[in-house]
Amino acid sequence: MLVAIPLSSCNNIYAHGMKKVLNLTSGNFSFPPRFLRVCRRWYSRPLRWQPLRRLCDGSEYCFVAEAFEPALPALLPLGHFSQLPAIRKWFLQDENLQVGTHLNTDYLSAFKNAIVPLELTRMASTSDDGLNDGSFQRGEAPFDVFLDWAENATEETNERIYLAQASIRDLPQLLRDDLHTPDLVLRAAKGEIYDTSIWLGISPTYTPLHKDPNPNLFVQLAGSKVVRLLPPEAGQEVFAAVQAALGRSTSASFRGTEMMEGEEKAMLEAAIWNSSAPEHDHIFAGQEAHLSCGDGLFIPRGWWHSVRGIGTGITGSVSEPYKSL
Ligand SMILES: O=C(O)CCC(=O)C(=O)O
Repeated sequence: MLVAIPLSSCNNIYAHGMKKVLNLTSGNFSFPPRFLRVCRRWYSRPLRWQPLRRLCDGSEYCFVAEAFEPALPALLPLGHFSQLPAIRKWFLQDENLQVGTHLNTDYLSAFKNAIVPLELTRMASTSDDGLNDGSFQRGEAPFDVFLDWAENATEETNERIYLAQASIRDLPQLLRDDLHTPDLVLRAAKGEIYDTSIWLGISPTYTPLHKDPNPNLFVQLAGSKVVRLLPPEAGQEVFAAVQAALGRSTSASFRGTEMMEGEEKAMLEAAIWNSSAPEHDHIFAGQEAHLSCGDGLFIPRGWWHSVRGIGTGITGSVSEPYKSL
């Protein structure tokens, strides 16, 4: 269910704190026997995660020949995109490494009235098996709501806001200029970039297993993320097993609400993040990529991925989906 937050209630968020707006139902549930059977199968012969390869250089030739044309995931050389203006204009690195990066609110508050999509998650009690059973709402609100929350939130804050998949088409031109599309992408995509999105949150952030309709160049602007990737058939099998265990046949639409809460969220999370196996005892080999500020990751069309924001402080990314060959 999509929840549009009326603008009038955004003042509520401000005035009365997130609790009032996030008056979500408790997400308590018990795991069905089918889930436990599937988990047992996964846990006995689980997935194996290998470090994703890094391209030897960031030239267009290397990117196109080794990643884009063969449609294989790859990391760009470390810090390849560190000159993006958004990195130095939107974020401030705290000298105290415990605090991590924070938002440059002096700069960003000039755009406080821009309307952005926000995901609101209440982290419920952690159940015995370590899976979170929180609840989730999605809506739109002025950027100010996010800035205000981010100023006070820490990784322990129970109510989380993720500014997720915000189309830069809807952002003020000055912010869009800070994110100018890297030449590498423009040339490889022959100028055909679809809807560039930004992601801002305080770690931990989480995006469940899904696939995108287009190839994607994912660039980390601040903080750190871990991305786990599965090739098309393997990801489909994991996703289908979760759907079967739930008695559902939902499509793997990007960030469908059902995958963000309850059993589906918990099962997708368990399948991808609670599994690792020795070399000789795995059903699928996945790839794992660690990204820090300025790093870039190519995710080919059809490759499944799940993303976690890690560490402390703000995590920010931009994804540039473009036309396949
Ligand atoms: O950073 C995230 O949380 C998710 C990004 C993602 O899944 C994507 O760009 O396709």
